[in-house]
Amino acid sequence: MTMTTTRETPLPLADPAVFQAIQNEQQRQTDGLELIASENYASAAVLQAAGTVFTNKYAEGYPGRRYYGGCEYADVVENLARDRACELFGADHANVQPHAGSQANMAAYMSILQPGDTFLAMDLAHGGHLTHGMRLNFSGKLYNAVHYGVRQDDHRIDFDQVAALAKEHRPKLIVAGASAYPREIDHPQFAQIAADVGAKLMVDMAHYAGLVAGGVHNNPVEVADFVTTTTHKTLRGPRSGMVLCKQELAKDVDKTVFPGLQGGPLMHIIAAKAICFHEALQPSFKDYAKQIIANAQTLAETLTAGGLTLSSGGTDNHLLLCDVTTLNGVTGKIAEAALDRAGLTVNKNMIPYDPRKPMDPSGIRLGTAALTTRGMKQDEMKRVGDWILTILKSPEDTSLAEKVKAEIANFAQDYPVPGV
Ligand code: DSN
Repeated sequence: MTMTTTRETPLPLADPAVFQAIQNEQQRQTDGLELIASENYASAAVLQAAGTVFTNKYAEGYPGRRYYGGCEYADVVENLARDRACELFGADHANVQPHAGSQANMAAYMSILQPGDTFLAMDLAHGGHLTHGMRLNFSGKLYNAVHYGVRQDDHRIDFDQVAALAKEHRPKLIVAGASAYPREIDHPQFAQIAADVGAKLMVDMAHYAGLVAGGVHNNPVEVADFVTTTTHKTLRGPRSGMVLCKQELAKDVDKTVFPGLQGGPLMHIIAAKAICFHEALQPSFKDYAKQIIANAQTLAETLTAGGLTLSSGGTDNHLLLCDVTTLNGVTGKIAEAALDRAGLTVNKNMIPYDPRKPMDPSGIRLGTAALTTRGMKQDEMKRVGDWILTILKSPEDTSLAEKVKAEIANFAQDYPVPGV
């Protein structure tokens, strides 16, 4: 029998298949331990804003200069988001319309680069991002991307190499920032190298924006021409992006985002970003940022004591890059699957100078932003580290995985997921 639905029918009845998948995902997020370094749990208020009638609204243009009628409330939320973003990071200008981090990076590139121009960024295999010039990405196809990396002995950014490549290639733009680099990045040093060769500096702080907002990492806005970010990682907002820039670049950035790259901004997500920035401006966010790092450092100590090797020997931020091949025959792919079976969600990851291939690399990447949001502290990190070690020492033992999964589901009940 086909059920008749109306525009008012609630989701469980309107589309049981999608509803069930959402329920299952909610259960997965609640019962498991989320250790993917780029993920977090948005607040109930952020989730609520993202599910409002602003999704119905077209608002091409910018506040006060729209191409559609009825934008008065869209202007309110976009102005709130822009003003709060500038206050949070001390920026001259914020464009909060990029749909994601990739679009934010594209907007910064297209504001000053022409096709074929050279830029210098971190190698994907050493912790950089796809949009930092990977050959199959728009950034690698449109531009001449030159890459720096980390030193082989200590896995720290090789600033001698950055400076030498900058002198040799004279890039128009230098990009700092990474997706899998466990150390605080020295933005002023990048700024000095950029100044020495007359390049602009862009910092992609997508991973550690929350640590900058919380005052526990140095603020790239103070030294960079452009700073791009996502808003859903350590910053804990909706899945989206943003560009911050100096005043003299504001017009170019705005023009590049709209009409250059995008049409209508996602006003429901911009409303959610405004809430995210408001939350990050609260004093409690500083405690959150500090705790993320304390948790990552405790997890690092626990895993190192258990026999894992960490890239760079530890962490200054929210993430750890672990070489799992130091445990008999385990690879990143095996580790990811084994941990997943036990309710520990991580991603396989290349480690610098990895002799293995990206689909089955030597490492896994772990992050503590999400578990910290659930209220976990150092004691809980020790337990999490012990579970990880238990599984990695017997990755094929499915009954052990089931036992650990049940223990974790029981443990996780004490740490609520916002909005659930
Ligand atoms: N894909 C994201 C990550 O996991 O780091 C970066 O955008």
